[in-house]
Amino acid sequence: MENDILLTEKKDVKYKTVSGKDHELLGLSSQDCLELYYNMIRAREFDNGIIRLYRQSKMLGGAYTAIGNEATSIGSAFALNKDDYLFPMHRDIGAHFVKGQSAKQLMLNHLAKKDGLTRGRDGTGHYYDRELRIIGNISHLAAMIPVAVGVALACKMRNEKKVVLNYIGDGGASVGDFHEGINIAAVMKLPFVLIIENNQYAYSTPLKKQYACKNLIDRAEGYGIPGELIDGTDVLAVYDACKLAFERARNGEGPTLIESVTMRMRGHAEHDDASYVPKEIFEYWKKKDPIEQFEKYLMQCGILNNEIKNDLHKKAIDEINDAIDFAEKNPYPDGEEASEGVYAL
Ligand SMILES: Cc1ncc(C[n+]2csc(CCOP(=O)(O)OP(=O)(O)O)c2C)c(N)n1
Ligand SMILES: [Mg+2]
Repeated sequence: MENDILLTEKKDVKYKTVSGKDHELLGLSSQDCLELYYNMIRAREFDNGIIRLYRQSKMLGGAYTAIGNEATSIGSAFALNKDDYLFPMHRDIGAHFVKGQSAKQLMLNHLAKKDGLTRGRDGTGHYYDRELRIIGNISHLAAMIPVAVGVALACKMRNEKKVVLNYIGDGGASVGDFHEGINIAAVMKLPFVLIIENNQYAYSTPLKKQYACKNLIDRAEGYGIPGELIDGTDVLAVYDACKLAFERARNGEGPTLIESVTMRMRGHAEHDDASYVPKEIFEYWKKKDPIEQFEKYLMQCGILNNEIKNDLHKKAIDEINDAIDFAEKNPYPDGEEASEGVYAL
């Protein structure tokens, strides 16, 4: 299936979506679909909570949201096995949920509280959850790509048949680490899958000022690996592309580069009003809202009805409100702890 795509000032670009397949063809049950849907709405509610907390001056770190990216983060993580590795970026809260992290744990960290995974040293997603095999990003864009590739090399050397899933933004894909990481993964045929979350902007920079090639996925050919350009607002398309890529990786066929096309529906973070984004771009992508699209599909299939939908939304809102209450009651770390875990000569 071919669709027009409104890439900012790259309007001639077309993409092929591997969906058009329904959930049964992808091996997903009705229950799987409801799980995908619930994770999408709880990720959206989490973001609504973050926006509220930012407006109340309760966020000490940046208030990054992932509105518009839910199908990409959730569809991809859903295709992982439990013991695969996840290297998320700052718009992948949905993948954290799918991997099994609780809203309470996430909120503790985002509010920089004492019992968060960084013990209050960070207010975003820069942390490691050993048990769930989530290795969070550091601030430097693309710096985790070579680390993720290293983990993929370890998996291959141990013959573990595990996959490493990593994401990067359209902006981060211009950093040197991106090229070095992909190249070595390709040469060594490592079980590594990199999703470029092409959400039209890197901060205020539109795509035409970021790269001169037509699609970012064109780079895959240069590294001799398969590339997929997909509609990142279609959760089933994302799941399908990832499932195939993970299968290839597990079979020793090496890495895949996936370009998942979405829109960042808010500013870079909540301090940014995104006034540099033309209104019609938001209007176009609003019609492609990943949650509404999937909801429509599930209603058509008879998997969702208004009653189930309202129950799930209430459940998600309650879950996030409980997480916020819980995290707000948790203290900040004591000042004396600040130097713990800091290495010095
Ligand atoms: C190497 C590096 N350069 C610049 C920054 C500052 N910075 C943080 S996020 C960001 C924009 C990232 O855009 P993109 O990769 O497209 O991801 P998005 O935020 O759109 O999801 C920039 C410039 C950084 N963290 N690291
Ligand atoms: Mg971007």
